[in-house]
Amino acid sequence: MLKFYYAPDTVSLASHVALEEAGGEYNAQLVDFKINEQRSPEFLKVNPKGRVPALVTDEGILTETPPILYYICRKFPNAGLMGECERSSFTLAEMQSFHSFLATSVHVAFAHIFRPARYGEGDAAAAAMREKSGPSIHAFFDMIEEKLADGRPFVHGERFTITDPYLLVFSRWIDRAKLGPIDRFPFIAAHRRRIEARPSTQKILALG
Ligand SMILES: N[C@@H](CCC(=O)N[C@@H](CS)C(=O)NCC(=O)O)C(=O)O
Repeated sequence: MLKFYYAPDTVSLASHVALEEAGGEYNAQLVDFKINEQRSPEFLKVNPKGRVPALVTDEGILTETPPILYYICRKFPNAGLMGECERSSFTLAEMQSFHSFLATSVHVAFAHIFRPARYGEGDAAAAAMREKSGPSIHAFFDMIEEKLADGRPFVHGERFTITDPYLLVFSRWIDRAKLGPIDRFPFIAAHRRRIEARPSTQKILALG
């Protein structure tokens, strides 16, 4: 059976919701950041990077959100979590493009605010990073807002896909980073409410 390592309020939310939506069996294992469990020798054997998410499969261990999401889609094809994105090489690449943007631009900009010590020493460096990253995040959100502005309910159109809980991670982090309120991006705010209301998301958020 799949074993999924997660921590509340982290990017693992995306894969966790996708696993619930997939409807397959998996074991969820909390990695307790309060006691720095992500740095424990046991967890470092699972993911030497000391990060969540990590997904243990029969074939090996997967880390990094975009490939974990893709694996969940392919493992549970009946759940239809690719939506229409597999209909052509282009639409598949478009999905990958959006995931890369979230992983390498949006997530990294938030990391400069939440984990400044990764990138520089001291309060002055942290303040300088926040000053730069805040406007970058707002600019990224403006781009996402434009994509949703045709009123589509989900990132890739009319159907829910793995991308939706991935975007949810960051639309929730806006509050945590004190860069909100989210309502300054009305289409993203509506998307967030829509994805938060799904039973799968409710179940995972209730874990803490
Ligand atoms: N590139 C990875 C990033 C994973 C990541 O940074 N996870 C954070 C939580 S959002 C983490 O586990 N941090 C633990 C730490 O920095 O000690 C992905 O997209 O899955």
